[in-house]
Amino acid sequence: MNYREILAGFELDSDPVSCETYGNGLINNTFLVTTEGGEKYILQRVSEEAFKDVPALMENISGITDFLEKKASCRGKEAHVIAPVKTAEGKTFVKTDGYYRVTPFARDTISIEAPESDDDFYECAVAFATFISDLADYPAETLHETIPNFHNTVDRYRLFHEALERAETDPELAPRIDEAKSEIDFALGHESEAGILQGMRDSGELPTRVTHNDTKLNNVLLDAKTRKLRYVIDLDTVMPGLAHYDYGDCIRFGASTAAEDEEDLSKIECDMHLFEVFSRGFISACSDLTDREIEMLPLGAKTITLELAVRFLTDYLDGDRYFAIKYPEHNLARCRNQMKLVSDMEKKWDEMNRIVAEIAK
Ligand code: ADP
Ligand code: GN1
Ligand code: MG
Repeated sequence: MNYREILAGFELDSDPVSCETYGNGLINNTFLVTTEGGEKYILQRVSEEAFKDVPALMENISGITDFLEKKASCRGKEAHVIAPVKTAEGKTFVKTDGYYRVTPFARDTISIEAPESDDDFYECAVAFATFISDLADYPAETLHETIPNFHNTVDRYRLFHEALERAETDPELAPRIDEAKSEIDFALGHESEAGILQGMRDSGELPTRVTHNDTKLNNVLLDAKTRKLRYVIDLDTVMPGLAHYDYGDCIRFGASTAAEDEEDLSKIECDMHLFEVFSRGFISACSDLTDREIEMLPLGAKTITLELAVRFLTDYLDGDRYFAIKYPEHNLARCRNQMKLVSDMEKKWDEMNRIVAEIAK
């Protein structure tokens, strides 16, 4: 990649002098750029494996960031999103060997991989719930579906079955089926319950909202000093969805007692104290959740954890095409990790429901 050539298209303060790999995202290629003038920017090559229509995705991001910036300015407040840097022609990306975009680097912020305190996690809950609330009047019909059926767990199972069939007939991938035998059995054993939430979305029992859909902790930037919310980032998957997706994804990542790829399964649990802290923040900041939505939040946590387990397993069986991996069995390790978390949630099911019901009183 010739970064100077790519960046020449964008309206930066001055010429770039360095460009280094940055961050822990699993999808896009992210780089930190420094310019002659000392400014910093984030340059990203957007994954075309994940996103089939990048111009449509960038249109979503422009729409969302414009909308939230206007709303914040009407309220005399700072917006908590970062708008893309434009090119001389007013575009938000350039296309060379791939699609590239630039955002100003958020200085004096931190992106966390695990909450260091209850306050950190509460702040992230409020951040993602407020994001949903603020987008309640966004014209959802104008949003492109950047990844069709992204959190449709039933469809995720369809893709899993397809990957399994492909692996069966591919001599290079077939050994992975033996390797993942117990995980495949676990996935199959949970297939029927994986579709409950989707059924409730389809029937309208749970309302479709505009949601973020990728609410890992490291997609929030906190102020390095105050640890208060600065930005919600990674807006690639903002689409119509259920509040449960955003709630569940952040629980599975942030309330786990271990990293998403921890291999020692004995270290992995869903921490009930963190679960309560997050649930309090989320329910208080997303104040118009219906009673039924609140009641179903624990199912959101379990379903999204199971969905991720199945997605990691699918990618493993597919030869690791989607998620960035650091070693050959990385996706299988992530899958086992998420399955352990699902099992732990099953053990704590009554407690999870009691906690949420207590907060809702
Ligand atoms: P991915 O889709 O691959 O996760 P992200 O957009 O989340 O890509 O970026 C990856 C990481 O880069 C983030 O988790 C964050 O740490 C960092 N990052 C991204 N954009 C910015 C920004 N504008 N300022 C500071 N850090 C950023
Ligand atoms: C990806 O882009 P990133 O790293 O924030 C993925 C999420 C997964 C997550 C698992 C577009 O998130 O859905 O939950 O990895 N994003 C996309 O770590 O697939
Ligand atoms: Mg990210």
